[in-house]
Amino acid sequence: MRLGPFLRAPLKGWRERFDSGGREVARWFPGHMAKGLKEMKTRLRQVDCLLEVHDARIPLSGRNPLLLEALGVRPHLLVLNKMDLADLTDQSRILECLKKQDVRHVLFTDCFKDENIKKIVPLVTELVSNSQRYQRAENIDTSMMVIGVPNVGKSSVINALRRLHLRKGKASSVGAEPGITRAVLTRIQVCDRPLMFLLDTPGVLSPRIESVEIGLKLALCGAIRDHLVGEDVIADYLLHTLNSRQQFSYVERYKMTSPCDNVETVLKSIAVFLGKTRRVKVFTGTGDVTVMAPNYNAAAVDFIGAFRKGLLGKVMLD
Ligand SMILES: Nc1nc2c(ncn2[C@@H]2O[C@H](COP(=O)(O)OP(=O)(O)OP(=O)(O)O)[C@@H](O)[C@H]2O)c(=O)[nH]1
Ligand SMILES: [Mg+2]
Repeated sequence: MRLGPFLRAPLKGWRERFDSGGREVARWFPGHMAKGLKEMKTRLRQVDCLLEVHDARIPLSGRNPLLLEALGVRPHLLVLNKMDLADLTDQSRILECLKKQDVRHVLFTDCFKDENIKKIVPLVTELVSNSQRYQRAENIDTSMMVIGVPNVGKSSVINALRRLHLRKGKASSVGAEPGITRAVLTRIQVCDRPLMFLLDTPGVLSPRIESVEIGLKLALCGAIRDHLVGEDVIADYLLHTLNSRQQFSYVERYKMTSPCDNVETVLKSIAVFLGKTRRVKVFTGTGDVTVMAPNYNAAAVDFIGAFRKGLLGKVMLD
């Protein structure tokens, strides 16, 4: 729901910018990811093309520059997945900005509906045939390496390709949390004609993320483990995101009376709506009283989860 009955909501006085409160981003990026990158480099010889998967809601930010620095000598296709969750009304602006970043081959995909997945194999075939095949010219098959930050759908793209071209089931585990794929796997066949293989890889975040805001966008999209950033912080950033775009479907979903820009108030309403409250005794000067305390964390988890399922509307975070 955009605008709608809350068109006259008091937008004045709402936060124009999100105050990150001087948070330390470096803590959000675990050092073990350097190991994954090293493994990927050693497998590069077996690869003709890089298939970089990223979240379509953040097409311009949060991609890992280290990945392309280390692996970027190969032809490259950027797959912007989860297009079903992204507001793509201004696609031409996005493609224009990506062009400026020297990204020329872009596909928007949806692994649930297999949208545009069929275009990957022909595009990769074209890219590889137009490039030098490095040490691999004698090979008749094509090999791709799937790269990207955690939880963007790398393994899902592989499974969708297999489903479409080979009518085969899942070869790579998929999960709603970052860090499902742990190691660089063996080659997985994804197509018969042309013969094409794929290497799945673990998600790798950049250790030098440009800003807290980009970190928060990655967190909102599920690329960083929630507890590292804090569910309350992610929920607050989500609230700010929805309000600043006048996307007020959360009001209806949680049976609130009006939109609100204060995360504590919103989480309290959500907790009450979900029945996530508990009785706590409060000691006062005149005796004990029992009050209902909302479970803010459970409310934040539900709020974030609803957003990630697309229940609060599509967004473009860049
Ligand atoms: N809405 C939506 N969800 C998707 C899509 N593709 C994948 N997902 C979901 O995104 C989550 C992550 O998918 P994975 O394929 O495990 O992602 P990954 O990039 O391999 O993740 P890691 O291995 O942890 O780095 C899962 O819950 C998928 O079901 C899509 O096109 N749309
Ligand atoms: Mg994976």
